[in-house]
Amino acid sequence: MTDRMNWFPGHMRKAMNELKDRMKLIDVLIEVCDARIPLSSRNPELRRIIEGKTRIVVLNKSDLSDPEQNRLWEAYFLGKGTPAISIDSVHRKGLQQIRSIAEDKCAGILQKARDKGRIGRPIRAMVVGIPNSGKSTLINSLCNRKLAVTGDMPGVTRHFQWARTESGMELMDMPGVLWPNLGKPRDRLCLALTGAIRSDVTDLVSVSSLGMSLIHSLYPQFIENRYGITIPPGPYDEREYYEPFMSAARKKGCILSAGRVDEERFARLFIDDFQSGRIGRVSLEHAPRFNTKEDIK
Ligand SMILES: Nc1nc2c(ncn2[C@@H]2O[C@H](COP(=O)(O)OP(=O)(O)O)[C@@H](O)[C@H]2O)c(=O)[nH]1
Ligand SMILES: [Mg+2]
Repeated sequence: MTDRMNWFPGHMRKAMNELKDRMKLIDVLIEVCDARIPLSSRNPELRRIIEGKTRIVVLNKSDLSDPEQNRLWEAYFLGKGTPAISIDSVHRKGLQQIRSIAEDKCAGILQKARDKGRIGRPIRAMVVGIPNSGKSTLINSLCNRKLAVTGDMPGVTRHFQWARTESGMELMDMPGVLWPNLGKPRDRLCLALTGAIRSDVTDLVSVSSLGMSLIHSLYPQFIENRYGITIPPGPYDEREYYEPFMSAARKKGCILSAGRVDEERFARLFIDDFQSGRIGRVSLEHAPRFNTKEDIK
């Protein structure tokens, strides 16, 4: 048995097999990722099972991410042959484009159906993505209704039905849940900051102080502006960034009775500030810039 098989747990394999079976029933896969972390919010195993299936990447929560990065990421995915659209599922922005790209990409399938006399055959799609990427919100917005609560755990099986979107597509009424790319520590940090994976209490302080450091390195003014502190020029490593974290906590009044900083309270506050967009529109992963076509692989 290879190392890879050892870490690939049974329930994930089961979920993948299930997804593979259902893939046969659909024309297009709508892969929801978090626009703030387009790489680590995607599933590394997905490519193996989609086998030439048309895929649309949606960069959801693009209202929270850097608008310039949204454009660069769209170009990045397009350069790799996958259409990508920045959307905001809560405010229903960009949703019509999903339909028009799906129509464009499925033109051949629809023509074949017409040739066989099946006029008006709807496009069938399935929404997949890691937890908290916004699948349920997207499906609800596309269908203009509240769906029954679906299992968010990989491997949850239940009968599905087709749900009609307002524009006449058919969605598999069960979002496929993928698990995130937990590759490097930085990926895990991004996933914890955006809420895709839960951080336990002991982790909170390091997630938020490292998160502050990362945001500060990408958007130098954002942390200073939000917390009214001055941060001397870096670079910072994990330990050194603790000071700005403590200053911001003090500024926010996160103090215990003995005058000690309430690190945990501030950590929660910071993560909430970030997740609600109060720090600013932040893309934690920036798109690689291509110079020539040869760079795009
Ligand atoms: N700001 C913003 N929040 C979103 C968007 N889409 C989903 N959310 C929020 O993200 C959280 C997770 O969404 P949900 O649909 O339950 O994700 P799921 O686990 O993939 O089904 C919820 O609090 C949603 O309100 C979006 O486009 N913008
Ligand atoms: Mg859901």
